[in-house]
Amino acid sequence: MPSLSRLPLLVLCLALLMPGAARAGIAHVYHSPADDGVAPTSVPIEIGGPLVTLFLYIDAGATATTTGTPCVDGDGDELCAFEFRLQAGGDAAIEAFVPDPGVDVVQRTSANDFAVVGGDAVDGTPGPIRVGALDLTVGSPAWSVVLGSGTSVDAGFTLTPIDATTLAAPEPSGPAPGALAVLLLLSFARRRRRGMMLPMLVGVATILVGGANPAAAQDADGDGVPDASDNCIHTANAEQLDVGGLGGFIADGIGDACQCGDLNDDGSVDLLDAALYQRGLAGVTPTALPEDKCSVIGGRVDCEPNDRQTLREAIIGTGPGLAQVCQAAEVLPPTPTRIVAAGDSITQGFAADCTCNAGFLGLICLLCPAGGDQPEFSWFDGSSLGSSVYDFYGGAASGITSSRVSVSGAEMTSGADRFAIQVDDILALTPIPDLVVVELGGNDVCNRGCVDPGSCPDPLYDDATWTSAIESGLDKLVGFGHPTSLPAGATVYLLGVPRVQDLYSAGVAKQSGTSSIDCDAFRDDFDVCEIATLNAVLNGEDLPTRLEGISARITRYNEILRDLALAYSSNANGRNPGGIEIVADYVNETLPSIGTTTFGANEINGGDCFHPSVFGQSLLSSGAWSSNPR
Ligand SMILES: [Ca+2]
Ligand SMILES: [Ca+2]
Ligand SMILES: [Ca+2]
Ligand SMILES: [Ca+2]
Repeated sequence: MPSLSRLPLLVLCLALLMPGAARAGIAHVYHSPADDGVAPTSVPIEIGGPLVTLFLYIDAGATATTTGTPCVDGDGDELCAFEFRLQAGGDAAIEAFVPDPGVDVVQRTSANDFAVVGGDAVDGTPGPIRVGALDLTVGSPAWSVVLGSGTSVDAGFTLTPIDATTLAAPEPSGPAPGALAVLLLLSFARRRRRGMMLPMLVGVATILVGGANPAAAQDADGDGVPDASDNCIHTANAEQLDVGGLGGFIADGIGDACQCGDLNDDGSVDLLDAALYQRGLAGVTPTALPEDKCSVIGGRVDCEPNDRQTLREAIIGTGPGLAQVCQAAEVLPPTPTRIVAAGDSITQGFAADCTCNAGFLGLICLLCPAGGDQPEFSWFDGSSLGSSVYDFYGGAASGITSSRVSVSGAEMTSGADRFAIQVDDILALTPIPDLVVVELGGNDVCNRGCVDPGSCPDPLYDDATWTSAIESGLDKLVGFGHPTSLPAGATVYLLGVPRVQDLYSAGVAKQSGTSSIDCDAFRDDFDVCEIATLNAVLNGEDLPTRLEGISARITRYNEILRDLALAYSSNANGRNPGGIEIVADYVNETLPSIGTTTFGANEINGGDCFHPSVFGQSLLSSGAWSSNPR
């Protein structure tokens, strides 16, 4: 640690003039002891105790912009975006963070460190912004919470570092205020010397490509730099500039010309890009997001909320990280020529337009669920839906042909129509399709009797059973130990298992105030997915227990789909040397996918109170399309 006498005089003077106070226009993070948004005039001192709550605020001042537009070229104190990281030192452990309900933040919390990103890049916010409350347990008086690093976007849309500072420390045995001021000075001086060299929070996700085809002499983009050494293989960049990467201006091996997530083309992927994302999605200046760089997570649709969320998570070192999947980084696969769906009654549009099941009208309506499949409303290629996946491709006019091998009642794991058997039907088609979309799993839950294997002979399938069923189908599709396979360059797109745990409450909401619909009675009479819809003890388990168990199982099923897709696509399991692409739409419980799409009253039909309504089918198709790899 440098001695005080070696610190720059200017830093000393600044600190003496403004000890711990916010400077106008520069964001300042603090703990407001009274939770009133007022910054303490000195380093806040907490009373030593086993539990401490820090009320976190960020503020840049109260002056509103008078010239220009906040978050574009404003001259006020509005904060347009912020991210910062706190470290708990000594005997303090972070227990939880409760964000303020009024702020849109993404956060990451561990025992000794906390990171958050948020802000309003559309309007900007002057004055103190309450970020949330951070709960700590404290084991001894030797503790502190320090702001380690942070940046903000100001009203003029520039990126500004947030000064390192101590937010809280114990009384009375912590360092005296004078000593803390010195600590602050040292921290400040070190930070200024580092400038923008912010620590990298996470590594950039590695893109795994099956069927690698290294050819040193190849130059795909014709820029004179061979693919083997080109830092943007598919974008011509003879100069090979690489000034930054995720988190700042530190070269990361990815050229500026193809740095996915770098929306403002400055080479760094940071808070400015996240702010631009919010503005672009909101349709305010700039209204168009750069399609060549805005995709940071796979999918057919670029520049969508999923990408923005992933970018914000990556900035604070959480989530799946950034993937080099934007148009500047890779060649988009060609549009498929023949698409096919494997699935169950959902894909068959079962009872989609049924609107009632009780009373006088119900007598007529009851014919509807009995009518069964209504493929004209299928999310995949229903001719009457108007918004099916096939429609998104352009329908018949696109020249693409579409078919379904889905069967109502089918499971992923067992039965005569299970996934592996539907795959046989796919491979028997002429020509064999080059895009297979799979939506299965609902019946694997609904056909079971209980959650806990100790409660019934047919509990929810375990990981091994689920995994093996998917592998049985995928092995055939990629030709592993099987005489036929999908053609080279084909894609298998695995959609997540829908949230069966939502069905009970969706039915209750559906029948509420509607005399022609009685979901409880119908589902009870016809045993519609009893495990998830019977509000009574079933095989020794009450409904809340069963719903909790279903939720946990479905999460695992979706994680397995995701992990298997990666294992096959990368050929990490050695079964897919031909490089058939396998993609899952599920990432985790917070990012949008079919497996995280919630179902409420509008999403289920009013006949069997179980299958997707026409609206629900449209929701499925738009969800499937947004992550569709081709
Ligand atoms: Ca090249
Ligand atoms: Ca290049
Ligand atoms: Ca780079
Ligand atoms: Ca940037």
